[in-house]
Formats: sequence, structure tokens, C-alpha cells
Amino acid sequence: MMEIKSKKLVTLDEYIIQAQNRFPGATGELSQLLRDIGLAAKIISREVNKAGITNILGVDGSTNVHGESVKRLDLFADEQLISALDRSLITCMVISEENDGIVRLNSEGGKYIVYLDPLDGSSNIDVNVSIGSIFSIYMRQPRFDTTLVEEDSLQPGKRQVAAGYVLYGSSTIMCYTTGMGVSAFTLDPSIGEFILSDDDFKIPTHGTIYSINEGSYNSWSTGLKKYIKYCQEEDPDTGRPYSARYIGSMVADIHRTLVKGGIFIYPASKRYPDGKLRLMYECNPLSFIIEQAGGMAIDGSQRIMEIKPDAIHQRVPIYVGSPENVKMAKSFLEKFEEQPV
Ligand code: P6P
Repeated sequence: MMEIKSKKLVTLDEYIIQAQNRFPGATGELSQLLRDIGLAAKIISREVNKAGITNILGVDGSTNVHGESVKRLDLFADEQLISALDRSLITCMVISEENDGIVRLNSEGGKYIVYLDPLDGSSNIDVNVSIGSIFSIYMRQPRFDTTLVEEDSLQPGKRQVAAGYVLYGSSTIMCYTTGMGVSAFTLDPSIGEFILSDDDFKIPTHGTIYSINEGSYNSWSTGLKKYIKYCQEEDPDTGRPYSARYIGSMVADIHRTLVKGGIFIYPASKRYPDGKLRLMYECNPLSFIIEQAGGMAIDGSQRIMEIKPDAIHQRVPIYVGSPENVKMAKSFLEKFEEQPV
């Protein structure tokens, strides 16, 4: 009788518990928080995958803090994530793209602060392009006055205790890091479980894909224009010309960069003088993931995760991906640094 050796499936919950058991002093609270996010992600995935059928598409008429029309699925994702975090009384406050200020949760004594982009890339919802949820987790810093204020959450990205994303694409994938490498899981909808697919994801040191919205070419810096032309030159030894890929959902563009290597860029431009992407709930968490996978993330000069935030919805430029690609881009920005007018 042939023995069929089936590979042992490890669920997200099992993996989180196993990881926690490696730290005898662990209280299990961060594990519970990650499981809360995993549960919300399964519920959001179910709605995203039937959005067209249940008529949840379309805008609900409101606009978010940035004046962007909010899609109903954005609100649904925001509600699911915040209520999941609220139930376990571990998180004291949430800052989300969909809320002007901090959202204080029932447990004002909770030790964690969570930043959320509940549904990044929502402009792609109606055209069935991949979208994602992003989370970033900080420890609340001890203060004598325990009244929670926005300043409690303004910590540099290097102080994140965990971060990750959920990509709702051809399959639903969850990637996260607690600073010990990147773990990736794929949702098996037939059993409603995230199954471990990679427990030490590494980004290629060099890639042949560059990802940027070339529509804003005319407002780029000289250094960036020269770098993109470098990517397009013929040089088989370095795999150039690179391929251009741009999905318009940061989570999808970052996940492709993590898997295949290369560079994703959202620069400053006339329309977005500080860049479009938000530091605290887009750039910091995705930079944490890419750095933990062996990559690099800068704002054009300094490491993204060194930036001391001034505001919860602050925007920054970002150059992120394989270390060789980001270093090359940085060398062009430095060589052709714009002289102040
Ligand atoms: P643009 C989606 O709206 C988003 O916030 C990111 O997910 C994405 O990378 C970026 O904006 C796309 O912006 O200006 O290229 O449409």
C-alpha cells in the first residue's frame, strides 16, 4: 500500500502560537492581536470576493479625511478591523485612513496602538483589481498622564512591534512580521483558514521590474528622470531594459516586488509635494516587511523607518524594494540632486 505523505498544513493560529511559545515571557497579547486581524481579514475577503454580487460596490457618498470618495467596502473593512481589535481589549486606540482622528477603543488600558489602511487601493474595487489591508502595531509608551492623545501614536517606524498586509487578489494572502523575518499565509476558503506558505520570505537582492506612475513624469526631479531612463536603457548584463509594472494598489505592487524583486516608487510631485502615500499606515508597515525580507526603503535620502512623524496622516515619498535597485536609484537622486532655487 503506497503511503501518501501529506505535507502538514500549519494554520495562522497554530503558527502564531508556535512563535509565541518560543518566547517564554510572552503574554500572548500580541498573538491574540494578530489572530484578531486574521479573523477580520477572512471576513473582509469574503465580502471583497462577492462585492460585485452583493452590490456593495460603489460609493456611499461620504469622503475620507483626504477628500477622496469612500467606497462602501472601505467602511466595511474599517468596521471589521476596528471591532475585531476592540473585542480582545488589548488595543487602546486605532488610527485609520477612514477616520479623521484617533479612535479610542473600549480598553483605554490596552498596551498596543494600531494603524490601519483598511482597504488600500480602493479605487480599484470596481474594476476587480487586487486591493489590500495594511496594519502597523506599536507599543503604547508609558506616560504619567494616561489620557490617550494623538502624540502617543507618533512613533518612528523602527518602533513597530509588528506589521503586515492582506492582499485580496486571485487568492487572499496575509504577510506579516514581528521583526523576526516575514511569514506568508494563503487563505483556503474551503476550510476558512490561512495556511502557512512561506515562513522566511526573502526579496531578491536585484530585480528587473520598476513600478511607478509615469503619468507624473513632468514633475519628477532630474535624478528620478535620469534613473527611470537608466532602467529603460539596453544592458543585458544587468537585465535592462527593465519591465514596467504598475497596478495602482500599493499592497499589490509591494507584494509583487517582494516576490519578484525590483523597485516601487511613489515620488514627490507637483500634485503631491510630500508624496501621496501615508507614512504611518502605508509606508512604515510595508517598509518593515520589505526590510525584514532583506530589502530597503527610503524617502529618497533617509530610511523610511527613521522618520519621526509629525502627524498621523503625514505623507512621504517612497523608494522601496530590492537593495541593489534602491541603492542605484538613490545614487541617481544624489548625483543629480536638485539645487534649491
Ligand atoms: P496613483 C491607492 O489609491 C493608493 O493609495 C496606493 O494604493 C497606490 O499605490 C497609489 O494610491 C496609486 O496612486 O496616483 O498612481 O493613482
